[in-house]
Amino acid sequence: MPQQVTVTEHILLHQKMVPGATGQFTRLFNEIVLSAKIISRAVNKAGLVDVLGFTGDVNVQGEEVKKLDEYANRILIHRLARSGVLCAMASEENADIIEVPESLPRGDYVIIFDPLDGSSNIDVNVNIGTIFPFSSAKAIRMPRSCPAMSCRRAEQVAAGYILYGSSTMLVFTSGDGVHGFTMDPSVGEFILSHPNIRIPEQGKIYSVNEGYERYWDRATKKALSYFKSPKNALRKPYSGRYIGSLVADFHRNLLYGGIFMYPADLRDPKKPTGKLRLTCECNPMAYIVEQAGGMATDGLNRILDIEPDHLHQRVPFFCGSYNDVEKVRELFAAEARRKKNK
Ligand code: FDP
Repeated sequence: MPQQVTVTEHILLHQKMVPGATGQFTRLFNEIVLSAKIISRAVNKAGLVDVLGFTGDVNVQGEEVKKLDEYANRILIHRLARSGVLCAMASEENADIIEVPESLPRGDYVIIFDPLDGSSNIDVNVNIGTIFPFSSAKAIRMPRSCPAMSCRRAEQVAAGYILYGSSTMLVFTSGDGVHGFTMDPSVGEFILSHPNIRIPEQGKIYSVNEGYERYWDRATKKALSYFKSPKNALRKPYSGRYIGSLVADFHRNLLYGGIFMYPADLRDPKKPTGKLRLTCECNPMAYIVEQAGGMATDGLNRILDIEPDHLHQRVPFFCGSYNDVEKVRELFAAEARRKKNK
């Protein structure tokens, strides 16, 4: 019988190797795993039970809240608050920090999550995901007023996502490589299926909502034309693939090689710096992609070096295979020089 390592076994083995480990990380991770199973069950039954459509509310981002979004948010808040290891948490769906009730024990960790990313895909049965970075507040002065500040790479101790796709997968890193686990529904466990994922250095796919090209800056337009040109490093045009669900697009590119782009655009004056949120979307994906050998930038800066100035800050996001993201950085640097010399 093949050796099957569950995610819990994997985490416990990791805990043994960390001197002075208290078990808090393991506890928090177990709550994430349980939440993932509960959300996955609801996602799999969507269409049969009353979880499709809108709640009628509008979230902090000004977006209409989907019922499944709200369900996933409630599950995560409920489970994580009871983990006994958090001093603060924040969700993409909530304007402010979510306090752990006084009646519950607290610990050293901070978690920020996006309960259901890609929610515009929910009602049409297309892949969606949950994203979570977490940080240890022990190593830092705990900025209770803004846990976003504590989710910079320097303190980020783990990041991962759950992809609700043709199967449910959990992919995460705690700083020693990226590992993927696939849910075996017959035993209700995530089993190690993709140990030590490495993103190909040279990609062959670009993922971007090309419909908005007319609103992009010059460097982003140049990047797109590079990826479509037969004179690029691949010596042929890249394939365009865009699901419109960050977790799914990211996951495909992580395994096959490629670049995901959500650039700044001038479509909506309220979101001139792009759509994706630094703390709950870009930071965790940047941490994962770097651990897998890739890169993530806003064009000029490494994503993990950007200091968040508020919880729901948005940034331009270019993330994926090293050579592809490096090319984007070169194009942005050349454009910055051109503007300076004008
Ligand atoms: P969604 O609005 O459906 O929740 O940040 C959220 C996100 O999806 C990402 O998952 C996805 O990559 C992006 O927005 C899609 O945005 P566009 O529809 O503007 O392409």
